[in-house]
Amino acid sequence: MNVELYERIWMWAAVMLIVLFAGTVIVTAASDAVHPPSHMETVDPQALADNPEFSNPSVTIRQDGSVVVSVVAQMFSFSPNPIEVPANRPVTFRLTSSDVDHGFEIVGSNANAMAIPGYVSQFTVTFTKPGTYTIGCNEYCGLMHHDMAGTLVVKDGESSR
Ligand SMILES: [Cu+2]
Repeated sequence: MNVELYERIWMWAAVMLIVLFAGTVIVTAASDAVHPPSHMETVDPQALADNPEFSNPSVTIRQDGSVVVSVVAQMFSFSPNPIEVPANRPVTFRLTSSDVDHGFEIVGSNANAMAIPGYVSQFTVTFTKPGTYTIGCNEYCGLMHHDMAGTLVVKDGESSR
């Protein structure tokens, strides 16, 4: 079979691009230990009341000054509410649900994750703009889903509480 030179050049260029892109994904996944942001940690959704972290979901400040927020989503609210965190510090959210799938989207930021019964979803954000943010559930979870919202207060210039 005769393949034109130009055709062959483009075929090889396409193959090289595929190898380059696939190689980039594999190398960065290995070097940065990339993994999906959730489903790494499980929790018994029926026993949240006995769970040391989720029985009383709250904001904790670690020794190094970073902030951890444990959140339980349930029909049709988030706990704790409101959530108060300091500005300009990494805030790690740890979400779970006690009933059905819920969404957890901090409007006006790039924080958006699902709260799934049985799993802990975790992500870290640093808020640079103090103010009040709305947290919305963006996964349909039942009759009052449209009413399921929380409040995040980002406070400026606070050292620790
Ligand atoms: Cu919902």
